[in-house]
Amino acid sequence: MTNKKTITEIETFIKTHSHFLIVQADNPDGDSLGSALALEHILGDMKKQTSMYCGVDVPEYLKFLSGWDRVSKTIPTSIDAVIIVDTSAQILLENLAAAPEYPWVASKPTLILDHHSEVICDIPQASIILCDNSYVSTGELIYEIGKTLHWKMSVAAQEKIMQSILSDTLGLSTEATTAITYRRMAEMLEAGVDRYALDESRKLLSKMDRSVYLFKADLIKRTEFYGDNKEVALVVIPEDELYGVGTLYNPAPLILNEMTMVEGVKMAIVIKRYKNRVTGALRATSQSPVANKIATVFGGGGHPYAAGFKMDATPSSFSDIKSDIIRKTLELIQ
Ligand SMILES: [Mn+2]
Repeated sequence: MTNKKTITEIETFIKTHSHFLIVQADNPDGDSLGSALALEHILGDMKKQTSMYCGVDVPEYLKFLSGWDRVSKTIPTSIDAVIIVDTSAQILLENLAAAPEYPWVASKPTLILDHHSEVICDIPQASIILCDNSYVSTGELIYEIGKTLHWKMSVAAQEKIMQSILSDTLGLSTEATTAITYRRMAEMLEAGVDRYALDESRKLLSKMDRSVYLFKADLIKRTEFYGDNKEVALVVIPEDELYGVGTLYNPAPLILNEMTMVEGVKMAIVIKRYKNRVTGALRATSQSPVANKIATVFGGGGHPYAAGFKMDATPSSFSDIKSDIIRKTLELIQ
């Protein structure tokens, strides 16, 4: 961490205030939203109150980040400090500056956390500025502050931090991504963040062909539910579909996350049925992260939340295999 004095100031700033308004600029992105949500988690774990503000609506493509709907254009009357994330430019806070409450907001102690240090901070009310472009994202900066100050950073908080890094580095592909970022990513993975699930949920929101969209509707209609409380959701995709619309978009990620969104569902399974082979893709919810255990039974493997398997299957054995998969899944998710 570059500046010890600033870190100490931040520590005091957090300790001495109780309700923080976390502000994103008028051009929210994966980093600003990820940073805001990470702070919400971290400060919440400290029993601090937080409110998230953005002067514009959260864009559609960011709505895979759970918690986005807590970002509001309303400024609560009880805040006693402000944290502005991912910008140092007043011009990007136009909507906040136009709000009738702005003079009151600006009178509160304000911390700026940013990584655009090529921009000189011109936010007049800034009381503490930590802006350092050696961090690929503001979320990464928050991660380092958290480590330095021994903040509790839950898996949920780290998931948001990881997303902030993935967003600003376009999936760790930018030049600014150094070994240090990879190391931090590795630490977050070790802490339990599921990058694969994160990526998949993001991809789900990317554009798709109309035929894929209609195919998805069809898959939803064909979803079968099993178990006393319909804990298992299952879709079978026959081979011919895989060579048709299935070539435009992998049907498993197209549908798996949707399936886990159904209330009560603990495990989502997509079975692709080929002539002499069956593949299974599994996606678990937090109530039952045993996807890998199920996949292992059928000769596959993977992660607790996402796993897969592949096995030989003749057309006549398919219904038995399917029954086995359902039975074993119901057994293991208990
Ligand atoms: Mn950023």
